[in-house]
Amino acid sequence: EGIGPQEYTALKLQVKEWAPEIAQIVKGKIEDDAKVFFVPATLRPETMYGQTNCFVGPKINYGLFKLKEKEYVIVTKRAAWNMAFQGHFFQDGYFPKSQDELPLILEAPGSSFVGTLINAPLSFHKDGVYILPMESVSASKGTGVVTSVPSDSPDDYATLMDLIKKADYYGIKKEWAEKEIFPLIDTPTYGNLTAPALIKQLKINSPKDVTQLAEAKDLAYTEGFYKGTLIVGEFKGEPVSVAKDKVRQSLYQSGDAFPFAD
Ligand code: A2H
Repeated sequence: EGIGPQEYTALKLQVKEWAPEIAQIVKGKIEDDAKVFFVPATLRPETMYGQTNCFVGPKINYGLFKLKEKEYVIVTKRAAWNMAFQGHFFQDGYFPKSQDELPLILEAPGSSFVGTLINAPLSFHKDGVYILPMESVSASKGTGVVTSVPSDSPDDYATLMDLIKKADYYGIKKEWAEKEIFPLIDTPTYGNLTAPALIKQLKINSPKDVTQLAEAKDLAYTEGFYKGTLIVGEFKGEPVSVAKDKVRQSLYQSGDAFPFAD
């Protein structure tokens, strides 16, 4: 992509129903009619039609921050501080001058949010998708929240298959991870389900196969960006290299996303 720092697309995934444990913690701390958003940062906005869930690091600490009247976001403190510099917490002439001045309502580990139902903009899963755990989420990148597109992200696909295989071990309901995976992008080399094809071809068995996953990630990204054609949505039929920015702009315009620099 372009030169200079990556422009992430920060997507707003609104909470529809809290998992029981976290519901108790949130209760009384925010207005009953407040909107709360998980905010994943993505480099592939054109794939948002295929979101099947959203990942958090189970051991990472997240904050619920007040963005504006009756609107809150869940990200790492590090990401909230970046957001502050990008103007998101500027209200009534007030700007947080240190991390301690961020409008933090509560903190909780990622594990406590697992099972929360959220609305993912553009996703074909209109009834909502679930927050699920991913061990490999980095606390020091993006927002610490990663939306999951298993059709086109080898990391997401490998993690999701592992969650389904070992649902009890991970303490999740299998159904939370078993959403249908739709083809979004057609490519000459891997067909229209690039990530599953690469997982098979490189014989990746688990999210712990980090070397092969890194290779799969590079291959998927390059093939998708330079040779892929979007086969769904408003910009169906357009090359990914063109559609990417159109989908991004459309998400900004609808208010479902905002630009985010790391
Ligand atoms: B991408 P870069 Cl379909 N920890 O979005 C781990 N991974 C993170 C992260 C974090 N804290 N924050 C963002 N990411 C992921 C979609 C996608 C992504 C697809 C295919 C590839 C892909 C759906 N997941 O990324 O290291 C996010 O996943 C592979 C390049 O900053 C984000 O885009 O270059 C990407 O990694 C950012 O990675």
